[in-house]
Amino acid sequence: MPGHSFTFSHALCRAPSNSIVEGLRANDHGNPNAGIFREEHEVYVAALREAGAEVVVLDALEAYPDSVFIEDTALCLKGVAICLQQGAETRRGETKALHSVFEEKMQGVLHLESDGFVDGGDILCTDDTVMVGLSSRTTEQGASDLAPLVEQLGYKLKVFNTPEAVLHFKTASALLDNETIFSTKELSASGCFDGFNIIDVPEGEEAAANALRFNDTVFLSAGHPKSEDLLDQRGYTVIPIPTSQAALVDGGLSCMSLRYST
Ligand code: CIR
Repeated sequence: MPGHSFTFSHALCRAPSNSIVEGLRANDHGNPNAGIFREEHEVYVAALREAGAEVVVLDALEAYPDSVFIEDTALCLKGVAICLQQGAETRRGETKALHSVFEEKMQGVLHLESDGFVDGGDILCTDDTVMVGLSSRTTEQGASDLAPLVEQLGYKLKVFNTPEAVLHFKTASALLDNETIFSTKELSASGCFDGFNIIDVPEGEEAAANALRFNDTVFLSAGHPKSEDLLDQRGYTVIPIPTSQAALVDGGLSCMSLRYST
């Protein structure tokens, strides 16, 4: 089934907690407002539903401020959840809190067992390849221990580097279709996307790179008009989604869902 890396029947989301004010961030530009975060999250969930997915929104987890960024907990491939080991110490219980949900909803559950770490935000999947970006959250050991799990599901795993000041590989890139990647110039300059059509994120709009191709739609963080025009001209159906509060804690669009098909 070509295109299954951006075609989804389901998504799992987690409501933002009030403790999001304590969310991790590289630079402090003020705390997010939990009420506004919830409103923006509702817009996001509604947009995923509009794009054709059944979306389950799990209750907020106050003990884990960053748990709204559910993408980092697992990698879903072919209806199977691979539970990851998150790089940030304060986030390590988030995956465990999802085990029973995965057991109930997915066709299979695998567990990365490693002395290293992998965050879902560092993984970009095409139809046959799992690209892993090493970062402050994802280690070589974690990536190499993940390889046999994805190979078992018929994928190759390739390892790349994430630029130093960038949190996750997908903070700076997004798959737009089987041949096309939207990437910051800084990331694509490493050659990691050689062989793809690369659409450069317009200068000054680097935060738009964490876009999300979801069925026929490309979701883009609102407030990036050059990116919106560019992707529109390239024939994509673009929907801007407000992410002002997620951005304060280094989050974007892909981070807030785990997407899969059954
Ligand atoms: C963190 O630093 O872990 C969160 N504040 C943001 C996580 C964003 N997740 C993602 O890019 N996949």
